[in-house]
Amino acid sequence: MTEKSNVPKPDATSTPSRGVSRRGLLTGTAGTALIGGLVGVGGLSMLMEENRARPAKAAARDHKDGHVPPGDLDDYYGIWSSGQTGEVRIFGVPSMRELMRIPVFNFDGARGWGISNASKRILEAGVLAENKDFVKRFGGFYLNGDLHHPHMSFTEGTYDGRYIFANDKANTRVARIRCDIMRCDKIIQIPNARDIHGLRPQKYPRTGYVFANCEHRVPIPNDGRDLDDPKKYKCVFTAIDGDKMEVAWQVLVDGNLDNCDADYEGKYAFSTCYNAEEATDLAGMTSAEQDWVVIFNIKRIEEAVKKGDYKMMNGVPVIDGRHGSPYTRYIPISTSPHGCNMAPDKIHLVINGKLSPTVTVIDVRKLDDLFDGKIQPRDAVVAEPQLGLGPLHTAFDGKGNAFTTLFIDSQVAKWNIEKAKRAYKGEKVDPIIEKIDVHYQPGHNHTSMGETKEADGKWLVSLNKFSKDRYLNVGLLKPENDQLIYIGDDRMTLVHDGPTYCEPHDCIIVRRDIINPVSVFSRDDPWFAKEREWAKEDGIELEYAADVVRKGPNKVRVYMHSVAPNFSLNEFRVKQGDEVTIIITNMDQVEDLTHGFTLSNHGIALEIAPQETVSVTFTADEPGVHWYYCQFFCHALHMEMRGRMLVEPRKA
Ligand code: K7E
Ligand code: CUA
Repeated sequence: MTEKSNVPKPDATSTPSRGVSRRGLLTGTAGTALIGGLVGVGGLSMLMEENRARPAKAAARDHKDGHVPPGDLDDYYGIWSSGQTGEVRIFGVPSMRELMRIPVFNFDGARGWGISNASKRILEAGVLAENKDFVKRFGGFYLNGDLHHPHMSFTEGTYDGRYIFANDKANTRVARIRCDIMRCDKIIQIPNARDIHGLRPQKYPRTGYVFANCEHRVPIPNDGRDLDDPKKYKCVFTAIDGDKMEVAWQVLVDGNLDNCDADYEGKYAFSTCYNAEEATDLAGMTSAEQDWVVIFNIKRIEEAVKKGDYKMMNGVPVIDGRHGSPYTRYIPISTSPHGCNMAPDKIHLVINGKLSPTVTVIDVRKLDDLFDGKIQPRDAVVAEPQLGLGPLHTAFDGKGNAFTTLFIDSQVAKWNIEKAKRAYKGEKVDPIIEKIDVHYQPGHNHTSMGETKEADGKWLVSLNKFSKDRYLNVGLLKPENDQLIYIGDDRMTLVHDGPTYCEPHDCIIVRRDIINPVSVFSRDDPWFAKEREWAKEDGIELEYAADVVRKGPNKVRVYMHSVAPNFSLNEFRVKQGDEVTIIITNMDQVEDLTHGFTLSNHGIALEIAPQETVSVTFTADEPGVHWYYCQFFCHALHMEMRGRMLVEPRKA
């Protein structure tokens, strides 16, 4: 049964076509005809158009001092993690302006992330069956995350602008963000692993695999067995198929895995590996002199999967890659190494010492011989320069130089890879070129395009864990301090301090021509495939809908669309106790004309992008009048963009 609303459907011809300006829209719709006579409204919209028309001058400037004047665009997208906040943030580099946040492993009331059906489907899919009951008490999904490592998909050794992948250490998940719409579209929880930390995409031939490290060892299956027998705990390296977002295979390892990276030939992946002792306390984990970097032989592992040399565990082929396995090699490194960074020269892999003042440089061309037993593991090491205290992560300029953060020294050391190799051979040469103070205690650092073959050596960001006295005192918790350093000439120059909210671990800096997001949804986007299915089933045309469809004694679907400043239904009626699904399509077709749908006292708020269909499902428990309104400022009559949900009491 379909109840018709008293709001006339807008005439299809009055809907502006794609590419129409905001001013055209404001004066072209039925809604605005009403306000056309209001003094000031036309003026406002005209002003908006004039502001827009000012040309960006980015191309003409080099922004070497980090200053991007008002109205000018940045040269790079900075993709920032947010640690325990659980989201991904987008910065402009070099301005360091925060441009946007993408909710992923968190709840976001502005975006309706965790409220809309689409976001809930994604978040709920990111829970393994064995944990579903457990997370029910949070509403069916985890409410927190710990997002350390956001990295873009690659094609042939450089960023391809398709996806950003990121880990959640807190709940053992991996997420994917579609770069065209800048939204998270998939989350998976990884079986047989605990606490995914290091994450890197395959660089060549393409991503392909997303490699993800299990950090904390647990029994597999973790069902109560071996509680007191940590020697039997296990750790796996996971390869995820980035196209399907499914686990392809896992490799059992000794120790526990920290950070990872991949080569430029598609042959090897690498992980730093600490706790060779397999202990469960700090003293035990650092007692031995030595840990490893583990080398994974991708071709051999794929063959093992083909020929069946694995155990099926929780639906995933698990290959035994512990010491003595043909699929891995363990190269000894001084105890507790941390960062793992492949250089853009496609040859050198840098392992950061953390507890040792050194970094270890491995020549990946020697790894074939290592796997064939022609050389010993340490024979692959070609340099081991001593840089300072607490080396954590290394970035590259594409000109043979490397930049390593020194956590304890609060410095970044710039050093030359060739010189380090000569020094390793015994020549009297100092590989260190320069050290710069950073404020304070840097963790990750990153250079512009630095983890790709297109590293351009312009910018370095040092993500410092402490800001101490660098900003106004804001109380107990201080911001972190992300510092921008120009590296395009002989000297490193600090140009900007940027406070950040807890706790960006890592970032990537991507040339702006590589990322090309849309401003308006395509009407056939899979993002709202489910809603399209419902509409088809109910015989509703989403784009012009203003319908209440009763699906049963306790189930109602409410369809509406929006054109600024109107919802197509300014009231709808349901019965107390109904399960109500509201499906709204934003029919505005100009960029930046986002509407919202907030239903008061129901905990419901949705973002509705231009041409998007959004839905939300809830139970109408409370009889009475409940206003809904648009919470994104969309029009001079935005405050009037609202309507009423009338909930009839159900008679006992
Ligand atoms: Cu990449 Cu902080 Cu998780 Cu190093 S980690 S700092
Ligand atoms: Cu639509 Cu405000």
